Amino acid sequence: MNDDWWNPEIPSFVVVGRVNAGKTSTLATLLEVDNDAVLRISATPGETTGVQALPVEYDGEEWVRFLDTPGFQQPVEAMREIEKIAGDRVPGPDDVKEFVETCGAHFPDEVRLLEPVVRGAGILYVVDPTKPLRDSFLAEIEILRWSGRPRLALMNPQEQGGGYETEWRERLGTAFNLTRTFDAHAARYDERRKLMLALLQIEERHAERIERVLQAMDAEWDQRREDAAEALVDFLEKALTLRARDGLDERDLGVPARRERKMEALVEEYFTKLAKLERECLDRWLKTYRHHLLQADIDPVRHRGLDLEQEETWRKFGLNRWQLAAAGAGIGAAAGAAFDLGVGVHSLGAGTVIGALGGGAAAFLKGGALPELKVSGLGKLGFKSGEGRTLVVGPPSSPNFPWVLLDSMLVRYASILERAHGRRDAAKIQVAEGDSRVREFPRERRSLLQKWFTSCLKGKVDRGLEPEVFAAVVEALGE
Ligand SMILES: Nc1nc2c(ncn2[C@@H]2O[C@H](COP(=O)(O)OP(=O)(O)OP(=O)(O)O)[C@@H](O)[C@H]2O)c(=O)[nH]1
Ligand SMILES: [Mg+2]
Repeated sequence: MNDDWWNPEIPSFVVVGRVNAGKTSTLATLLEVDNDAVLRISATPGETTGVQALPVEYDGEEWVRFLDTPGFQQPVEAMREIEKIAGDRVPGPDDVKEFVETCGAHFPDEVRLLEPVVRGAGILYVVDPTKPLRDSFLAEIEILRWSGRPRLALMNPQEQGGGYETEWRERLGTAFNLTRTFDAHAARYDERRKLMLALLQIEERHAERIERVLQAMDAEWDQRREDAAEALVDFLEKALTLRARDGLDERDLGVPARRERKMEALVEEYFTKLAKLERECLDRWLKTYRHHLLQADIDPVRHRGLDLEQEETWRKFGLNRWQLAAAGAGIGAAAGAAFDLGVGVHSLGAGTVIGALGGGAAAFLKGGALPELKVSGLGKLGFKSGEGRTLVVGPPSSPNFPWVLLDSMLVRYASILERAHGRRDAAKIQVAEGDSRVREFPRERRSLLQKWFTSCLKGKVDRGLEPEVFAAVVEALGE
């Protein structure tokens, strides 16, 4: 028999349960495997046919392994067979062992899934508590109890609603060392960690190794957050300093329609580049968090990414007017300067006036405004015939722009962390309605970021602030 999956040196836990109970989904979520080539999950019962080893490795060393198995197919008959083997005695581990050694022809699935058990693996028994507790389940529970191995029951609800949870819990409580709920389609880091911790409670023999796995999980989780923060800071810097440029020649200056066309092309170019930056950041995050099915939610047709032209975007994300005014007020001069840097096409003149009021006031006045890309002819304002000029487009003149960018990314980050690897539907990153994170930021963090944003918008990124900004972003991602 092929038994590559067994290594007596490595603590092993075998996942058992009814066909289609969610065994493979549970492992996929626990071990962050969203790849069908590694773990096949489907609505077809009997998807998993052999025992499959899933190593938990850190620093090139395997600490613990999990074994995925085919499900129980004939638990009642198997239970009777084991009772028959036991004769007058109460069945025990030896009878289960004999069953495995002698009944492979009639009970291929039961024998396959019980083999790791009789070799010494700990048991993770997956049940769906939304299904009634039938005799066939009671038979599974009995067989596992007779095995005498350390065992943990996992209730993995596959449907909404209470179902038969109380009954299940009572019954499992009598036959298992521990019962836990683990929703394979929704479990997040905390729940995964708790499940690992539960293994520690049922298998004290392997305490040291399991503790090391937990430490490694935590260290890796922190490291990922730092990587994510780096990607985000990188994105913000690139996005806020982004400009689209084109030269204006004599004919452009003479023919307004030509100028318009150039301007439109530049606006398109600006948004396309912005969307590309967004996608790069999201793709980095997806890689960091080991997602392959989840996709960045950038609209490929319009290339407008965040839909910065939609008023809705500006209402949903970013700071409200008062917060924006307060964040700008502390650094009035700098914000004012940024405001003056480019002059909105429709607010020629007004920009200077508002700028003179100081950053706070400017932020307040422009807080609810739609994004209006700054447009300027480098050099003297206005277009004089005979002089070469460069038309520069970007960023949106609304002082809320950096906050909207940051907010929309934070919301997507949360959505990535929420996605369980056991799911097999290809999906876009969800953006929850009305979900703003930056509005909850403490005041100091807001003014720190505002200061840095302003420096980026001016094209003079304040490198001195970067360590603080990085720390603030790490903190924000952790919330
Ligand atoms: N909604 C929901 N569906 C789930 C959950 N866990 C599993 N499923 C679905 O149930 C079906 C079976 O899941 P699998 O993980 O393949 O079950 P299994 O126990 O490994 O099945 P076999 O290998 O066939 O014995 C799949 O369609 C899963 O998407 C869950 O927690 N919630
Ligand atoms: Mg399976």
